[in-house]
Amino acid sequence: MLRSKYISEVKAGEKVKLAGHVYEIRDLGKLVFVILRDVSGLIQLVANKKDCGDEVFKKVKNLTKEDFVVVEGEAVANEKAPYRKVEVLIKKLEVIAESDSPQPIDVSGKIESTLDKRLDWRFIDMKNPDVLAIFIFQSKLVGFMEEFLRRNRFVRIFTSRITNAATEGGADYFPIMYFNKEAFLAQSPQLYKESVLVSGIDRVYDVGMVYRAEPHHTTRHLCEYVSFDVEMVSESMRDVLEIQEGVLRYAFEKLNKDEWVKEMLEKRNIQLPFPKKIPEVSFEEANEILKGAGAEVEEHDLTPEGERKLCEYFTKEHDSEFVLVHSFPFAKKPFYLMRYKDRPEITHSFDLLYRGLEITSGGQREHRYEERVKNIRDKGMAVEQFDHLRFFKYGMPPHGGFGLGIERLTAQMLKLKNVREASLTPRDPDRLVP
Ligand code: AMO
Repeated sequence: MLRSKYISEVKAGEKVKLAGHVYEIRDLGKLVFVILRDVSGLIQLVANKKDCGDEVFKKVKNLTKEDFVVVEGEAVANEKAPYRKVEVLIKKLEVIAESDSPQPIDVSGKIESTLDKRLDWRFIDMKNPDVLAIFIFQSKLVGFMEEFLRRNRFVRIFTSRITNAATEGGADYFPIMYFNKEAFLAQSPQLYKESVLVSGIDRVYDVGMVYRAEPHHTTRHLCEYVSFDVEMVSESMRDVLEIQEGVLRYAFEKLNKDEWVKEMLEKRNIQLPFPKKIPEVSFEEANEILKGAGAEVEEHDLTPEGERKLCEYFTKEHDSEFVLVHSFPFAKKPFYLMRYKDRPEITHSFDLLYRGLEITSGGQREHRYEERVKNIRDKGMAVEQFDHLRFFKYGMPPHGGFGLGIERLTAQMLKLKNVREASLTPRDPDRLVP
């Protein structure tokens, strides 16, 4: 093994073997201080010519920032050590992989680079522990969300990202050549996660990349994002809302109890409260609130400004950073949603807003074959392009679900200014690398 333990586990009084990158070097002549970094944290190493011998001392003096090294030594207590009051006296050191110098961007956080430049150098940027922490947090977040679902009998499915039809309607799909045929990159697993329910499996989820040809440069749109999708047999939308709130509540509670997360949030001065119950308003009620707050409203959808203002209102008036808006007009929602019996212009749909941004969409679906076909026709789309319809003829139970954008949720939780910061390799109209 390269290491005997991770940096965060080192205790004074023990011999350790650590592996990591050289974060900083301070050469005082006869004494050299090195800050070593691994995925778990930072620690000070000390090389003293007397203790480590000429050969090792020379190696330490010749180190370059970001060399990958393996160090053996003794951990000792020192009140003045910059990290956790422990430092390691170097006895042995091996440079395993040298680093070029200088680094393309500063990763110590001292010299700021633009987000664009940082993203050009994404994996170097992640040498900055604060950047790396976003992705460790994201992994924990998704893990807890999955944990809740599995405990509630949900089965993970893996659906194709190459399809013959634009799932979500609209124009923001990427056509691709599939041998000699035109195909599309999936905008969501929507039609698969629904169709599979005809089999008898009654609760599924799917986590994976989806594709949106969003030509706009905004701080909340990606052309490829991780969609966390849930679909279930449901009597009404209420069943879906219960699961959605359950998933989020569970993840928030677990994260708030996690020692690593607690420390990270404290450093960023962020709290993650979860309301006792997420407040709900209809789209019409939301517009009334917005008009009252002097915001412009659109007839069929919320605007980005509307989403922000609505969240401000519910944070202030109801002490909730979440608000659920339901019953959107059919005009702006996809064909697969069920419409109100007595008001067919309205759908059994919802968007969940958090800290000023939509993080999920969902609803009760139209599971009845004839009605679903009608919805497609009413949208002016060709029924023939929807292969999935044939599955709806063989005992499709009533069902509903939701889709959640993982980068958006991460960005809102950590108060990141741009959703790209929460994407490992963001794709936008101008970015295809790394
Ligand atoms: P929708 O298109 O609203 O619904 O997407 C669901 C959620 O995915 C996220 N999202 C995005 N994140 C980053 N960049 C984008 N371009 C982007 N587009 C969407 C948002 C959004 O709330 N099939 C339905 C879901 C369902 O009904 O189950 C759907 O895809 O967080």
